[in-house]
Amino acid sequence: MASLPIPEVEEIEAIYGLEGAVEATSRYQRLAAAFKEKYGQAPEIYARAPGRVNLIGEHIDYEGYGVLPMAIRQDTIVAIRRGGDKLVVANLEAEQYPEIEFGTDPAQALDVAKHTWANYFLSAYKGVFEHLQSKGIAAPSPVGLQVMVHGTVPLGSGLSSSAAIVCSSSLAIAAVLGVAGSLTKGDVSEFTCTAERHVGVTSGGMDQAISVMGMPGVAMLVEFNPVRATDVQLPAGSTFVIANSMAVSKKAETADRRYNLRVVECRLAAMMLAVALGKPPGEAAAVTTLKQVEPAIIDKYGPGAEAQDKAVRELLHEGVYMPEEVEGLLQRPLASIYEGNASALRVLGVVGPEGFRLRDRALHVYSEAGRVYGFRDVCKSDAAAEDKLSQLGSLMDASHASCAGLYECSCAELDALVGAARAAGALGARLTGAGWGGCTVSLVREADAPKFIAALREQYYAPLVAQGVVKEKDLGECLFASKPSSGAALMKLKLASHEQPAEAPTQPAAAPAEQEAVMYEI
Ligand code: NG1
Repeated sequence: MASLPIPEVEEIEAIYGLEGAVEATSRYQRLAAAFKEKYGQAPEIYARAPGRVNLIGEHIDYEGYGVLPMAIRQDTIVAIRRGGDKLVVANLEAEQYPEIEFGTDPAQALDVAKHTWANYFLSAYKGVFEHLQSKGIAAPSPVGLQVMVHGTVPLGSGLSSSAAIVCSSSLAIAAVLGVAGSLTKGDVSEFTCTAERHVGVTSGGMDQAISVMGMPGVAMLVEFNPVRATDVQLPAGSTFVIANSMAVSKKAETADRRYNLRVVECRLAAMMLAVALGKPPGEAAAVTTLKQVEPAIIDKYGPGAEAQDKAVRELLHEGVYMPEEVEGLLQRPLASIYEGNASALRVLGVVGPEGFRLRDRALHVYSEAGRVYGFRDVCKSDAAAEDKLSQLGSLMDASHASCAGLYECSCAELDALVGAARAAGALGARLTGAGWGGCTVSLVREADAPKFIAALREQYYAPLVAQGVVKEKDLGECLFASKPSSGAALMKLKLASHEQPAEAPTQPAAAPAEQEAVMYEI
């Protein structure tokens, strides 16, 4: 899967299915019309990349462990052409996402203190050039780009709207620069993960990998170093219902006290485990993930979840570690360990008396990593469908309990929604994505989905509608059953007035003045 090229799709149905084709066509047409009106010409090409729902495996991708997400139908489309001498990034929903301009220098710094939606485009732009450079591929000279974006993945909802815009932008930029043909899905999954970190969140690689490598009809076990994806057939008769708690989690803005803090805590836990297992301080300080310490735990305590749990409880103390304690054991200041890592240094700069809860974070990561393989094994087993459903449901419930209790990435709204989902008949329910707001995912028998959705509407959403938090007419976007959908693609859609599909540039692009642009339109 990772070695496959990026798909180039000519028929809208190939991505959106027959049932979604009409709506998708009208969306591309609106984007094309707005693009033409703004820039005077049609886009050269479109790229799209989906959001995702993570079924199990939360906050463990950055610790090197596999996760189990699926791509969803909601996506981001980017229309693009070469022109002008700037990067002009506009959005079809201009009021909510105002147009922003950047220079074309790929080395320009991204202002993380001033978070804007278009920073994700800029991170993709930088990522394409960084990738070419790292592979020793001659990069085309930077040229001005005219861009128009439209996204349907709800923001701050744990469905990875950020990966959808970074991946679609990266493909659009690579295509218009004539370098998309050299990219595999694995390349794009990896460089978009690194690129997205430019916005200031030290994320793992799950979202970009599934956005690029997602397949219709199957969930994916995504593993890392190197990134790879294996399909996981979900049990017949099951469906996953996504529900938005309506608590918005602003991941980039809150990174120092939430997401990036957890990333720092996991590394500190790994270093403290290494010290407790007898590694000299210098060696322990070089450890970066909990996965790296696992072999030493197995050597001393044996394999398996119980042994791991016992090891962590014995080797790490309860409660809070303060920076001084960690620095004493490592015999060096944390600032020196994190030298050059701006996001970790920002975390260390704001840490208060709440310190670091290392034992709890490690217990979550190791147990959650085990649940991912448990989930995959149940899907692969010969058990009866009903048994599979109940085992998967229990794993999802255990995952939520661990996220809420040990990793503290849930919130009152998510806990209430998970409770309402279980009361409405879910076989299992959990928060999905980074948490602190956003969505839950519930495992439901397919036949029960309409009844389940109706019950959740009544129990969770009716009061929110009454309070004016959400409009009745928008509930379909907050609460829906989801099937695994297609991954990212370049959309070579047919011209309305021509029979021929248009062609994307395959050679490094010349400056627009020297080369006539190829236009794509539907
Ligand atoms: P969200 O915030 O749900 O898109 C984030 C990270 C993932 C992963 C999950 C938690 C980004 C782009 N993604 O996902 O890598 O760590 O949290 O499992 O930050």
